[in-house]
Amino acid sequence: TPSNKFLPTPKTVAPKLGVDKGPIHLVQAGLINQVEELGWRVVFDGHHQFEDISPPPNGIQVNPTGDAAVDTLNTSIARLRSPQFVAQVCESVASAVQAHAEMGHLPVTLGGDHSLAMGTISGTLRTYDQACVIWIDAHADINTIHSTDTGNIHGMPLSFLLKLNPPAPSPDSVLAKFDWVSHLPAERLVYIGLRDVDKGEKEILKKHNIKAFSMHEVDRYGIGKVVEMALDYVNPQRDRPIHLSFDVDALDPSVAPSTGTPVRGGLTFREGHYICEAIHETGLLVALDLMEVNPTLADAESVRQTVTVGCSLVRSALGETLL
Ligand code: DIR
Ligand code: MN
Ligand code: MN
Ligand code: MN
Repeated sequence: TPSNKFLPTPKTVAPKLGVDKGPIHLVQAGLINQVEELGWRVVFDGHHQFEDISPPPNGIQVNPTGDAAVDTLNTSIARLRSPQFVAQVCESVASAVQAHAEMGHLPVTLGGDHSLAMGTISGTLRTYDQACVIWIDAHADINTIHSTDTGNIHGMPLSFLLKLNPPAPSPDSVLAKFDWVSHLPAERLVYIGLRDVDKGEKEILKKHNIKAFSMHEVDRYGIGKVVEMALDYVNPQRDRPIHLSFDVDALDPSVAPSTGTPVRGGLTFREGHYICEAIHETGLLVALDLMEVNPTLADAESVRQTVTVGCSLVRSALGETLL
């Protein structure tokens, strides 16, 4: 699809510039040919380029309403970074994913920051209302507008998908720009790889009984057992379509260094690939995200390594086998 431009001020949504350049590196590394080699016919949408229309962080005036609850809510909303931009980009991504899914395609979305998963998962749910989500990440990405310390929306997509945020105080509030996000029930979400979860996020996971396999469980049980337990939880009858949302920072920084928020103690090269292979083997994968590849953050060799591993994760999820 053609470039999509909202307004003429170029500015990126991620706190660190450059995550929008990640996808094109994967394509330039030959990902499309590699996937065709596996027997897929690939329809490439091209690079979706967006430009920010938001005022800078904290640039929004909070006008006191006299209602303390509304004022607290508006203060939280004002802390969000580029919310209107993120909401519009994600809504456009949701339509693109939905359009492909409805044609029977398997949408692969290369990102970009992980807030995009609000779009990709909504696109999947509009097409497959029983879909479940397997979220591979060092982070839980489930801060609410109240619990977030950073205001970074890539730390929050699951709070929107699970509908954990309060309703918008008014229809013209920027929060209302997220009302289109589809609802993912908590019991259809499972995490693997967590190791950097904020205090507020831990409370949210507990309160909503959200299933998570952290690196602790990967160490204890091994990745084979963890994937089996994750599937048993989120897809007990093996009849639900699976959306796999893979944040490359789930991998150890020694494996995938070129990402915005690396955290040591992550998945090995093989553990990451095993997850993708095992989900492919279910025959239930309907959509795949590979997110947070950021080629501007490191030296050329780190970028090459991260892009190469990104391509091979996608191939594994799409059926590449070792034998
Ligand atoms: C942190 C970091 N929990 C936040 N999250 C990141 O900003 O909400 N998620 N890096 O990808
Ligand atoms: Mn993430
Ligand atoms: Mn992450
Ligand atoms: Mn992130």
